[in-house]
Amino acid sequence: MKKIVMTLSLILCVAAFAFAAPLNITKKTGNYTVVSVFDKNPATTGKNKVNITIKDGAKSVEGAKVAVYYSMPAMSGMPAMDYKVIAEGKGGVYSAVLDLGMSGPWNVDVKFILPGSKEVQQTSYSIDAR
Ligand SMILES: [Cu+2]
Repeated sequence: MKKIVMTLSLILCVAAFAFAAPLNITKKTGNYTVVSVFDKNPATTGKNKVNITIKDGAKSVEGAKVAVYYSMPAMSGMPAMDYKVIAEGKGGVYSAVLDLGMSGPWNVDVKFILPGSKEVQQTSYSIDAR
């Protein structure tokens, strides 16, 4: 009996820890890895901050231009929502605040231009606002 209680409380601890972990999305594009860390997990309606790093191997790229596009397609009673925010860079971390006007799935496109380049690179994912 004691063993079962121990196991149960361990499972609960692990579940609580998983829930509290930030929403962390890692995507590869070309030679780069784009990591987006949201301050809330799950994301919510209203303001959500995201810190983005662009990794070249183990190194974070500094001096890139980064913008975050986020959108929700039109649905009944709601026109399409489409926004863009510039992510401000500091020490290789690019921060932006996404103001999600509605709960449900949002498409997120992270677009970036590396220093000395003109090519726009992009990675996309979706987040679910609660
Ligand atoms: Cu909607």
